[in-house]
Amino acid sequence: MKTDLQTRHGGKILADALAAQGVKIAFGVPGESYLPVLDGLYDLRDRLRFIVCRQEGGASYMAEAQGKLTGEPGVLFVTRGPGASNGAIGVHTGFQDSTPMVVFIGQVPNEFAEREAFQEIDYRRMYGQMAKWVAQIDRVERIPEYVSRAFHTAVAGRPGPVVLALPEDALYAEAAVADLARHHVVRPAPSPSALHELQSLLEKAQRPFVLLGGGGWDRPTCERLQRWIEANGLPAGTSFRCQDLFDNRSECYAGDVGIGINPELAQRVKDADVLLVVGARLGEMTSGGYTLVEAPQPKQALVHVHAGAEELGRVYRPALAINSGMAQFVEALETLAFDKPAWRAESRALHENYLAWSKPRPIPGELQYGEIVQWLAQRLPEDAIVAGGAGNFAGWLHRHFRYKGFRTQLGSTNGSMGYGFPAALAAKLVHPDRTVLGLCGDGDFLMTGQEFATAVPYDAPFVTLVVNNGLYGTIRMHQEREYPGRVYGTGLKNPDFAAYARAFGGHGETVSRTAEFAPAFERALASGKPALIELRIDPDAITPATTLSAIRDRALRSKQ
Ligand SMILES: Cc1ncc(C[n+]2csc(CCOP(=O)(O)OP(=O)(O)O)c2C)c(N)n1
Ligand SMILES: [Mg+2]
Repeated sequence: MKTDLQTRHGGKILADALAAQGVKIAFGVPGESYLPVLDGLYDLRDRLRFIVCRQEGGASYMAEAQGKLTGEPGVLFVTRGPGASNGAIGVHTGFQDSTPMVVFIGQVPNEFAEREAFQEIDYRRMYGQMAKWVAQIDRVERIPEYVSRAFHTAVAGRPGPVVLALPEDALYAEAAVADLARHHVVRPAPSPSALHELQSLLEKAQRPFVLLGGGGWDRPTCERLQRWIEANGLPAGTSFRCQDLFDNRSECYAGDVGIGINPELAQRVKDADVLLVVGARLGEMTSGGYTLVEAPQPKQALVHVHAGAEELGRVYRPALAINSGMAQFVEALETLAFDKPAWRAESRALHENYLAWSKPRPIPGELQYGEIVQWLAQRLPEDAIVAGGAGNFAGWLHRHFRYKGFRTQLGSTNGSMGYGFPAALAAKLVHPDRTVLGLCGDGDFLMTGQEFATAVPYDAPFVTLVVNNGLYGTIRMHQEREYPGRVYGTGLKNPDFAAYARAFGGHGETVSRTAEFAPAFERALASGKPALIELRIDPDAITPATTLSAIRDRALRSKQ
């Protein structure tokens, strides 16, 4: 950290400010708009890796995944208008996922401002709804101040993205200014009276349910909470795409409360007398479209614990609102103990129900995708990271995989396609020692598949599965349900995916039968390269539980 007040150009001040914040990796696509930053990063190249990507969508997903994995802000650099436009997808993901991020965008020099100069956009308006704070650093000497505030803001309360625009003149200008030390992370803790109220609510509860979700967690906190839940015999579930907050093998785990929820679990959430929601916002996907937990007045006694004070009472009127960080809440919770044999018996029954529900059933065709997911859950090391994108193919992962610990799952709760591949790549770059698996659909993969050209040169060996049904399957499913037989705009003609991987210098395999998968997976892993396995699945196998033809037939019958 520089305190001897040497004169530096803005790009160097910015790069040094990032190093002072503890940043070790950043993602981006270069632009002439921020050349001084690249020059500043050049000097730090041994301790701050700038990962150069092929499209800002991929880069922004990588920065988001890094933030999600580590809890430290993921850092992204994109150029003006075009780069900012491509990069928006990962920022939206970060916003809905409560992921800390700091995004830097090139901006026209101040002397040209407001003329709609080359690639000029007002980022405050563009990003206003998907960032916690958007600002522009107009003066070189204030760069450390803005960067420090950006990092504080990204991690505070409900974490999220911050966007800083960098006018070119402020980057080329020079100043003698001191760096600021690393940001603080400040978390509220529950008050004694809130804890007392929680104790009396739970003491009276016959059918409590704990739901974990959202951001701001860490591994020790998850493990401690799990031990407390197990010690007290409460049933617990996880919110949409937050299945790794609780070991799915625990006898208290009841399943995930998200898309394609186990109907018995859905009913149980509705029937809870006390619903203890820790960290989750209870969004549309987790609340079953606001039916499992009704807005604004839930039927259950809702205890809502959230690190962002503004999230409490925002959608639901809780019986008890607790503004707390996750670790601080768990620490307080550990002072409470309950002796309720009935809770434990019911938790076990719910877990048995989850085990039965999550067993793969046969699907049409020779590739039993559910069995493959089940095999992977056993084959992968406990700390392996599984990154999934959006589409029906992810439904098998949600239902049949067993997550075993914190941040073994990376997913986009905003349901944005193209996430799995770059998120897996970021995971491998951040944790080179861990096994990483990407799971993509055929539509999903090609939204960011060009990042194969990032994975190969950065030597990131991980395996990606591309589930090929020749369809934008999710949309086809909804189309057949709403307008049966009137198929339009939902078919795909695909390339040879294995050849695509090989063209980039990766390893490629194609699998059409269940038994071919395990040897192909072992070869892919052993290749030591970024690897892709195309899984050719019967297009009729549209979800783990039903077929496209059954959906169409049912819809046709109901319209007769
Ligand atoms: C960026 C983005 N664009 C469009 C959509 C709408 N969408 C949701 S799922 C889906 C189809 C996914 O197709 P694929 O990846 O092949 O998976 P499948 O459903 O066939 O398993 C689409 C187009 C979206 N969620 N995200
Ligand atoms: Mg598909």
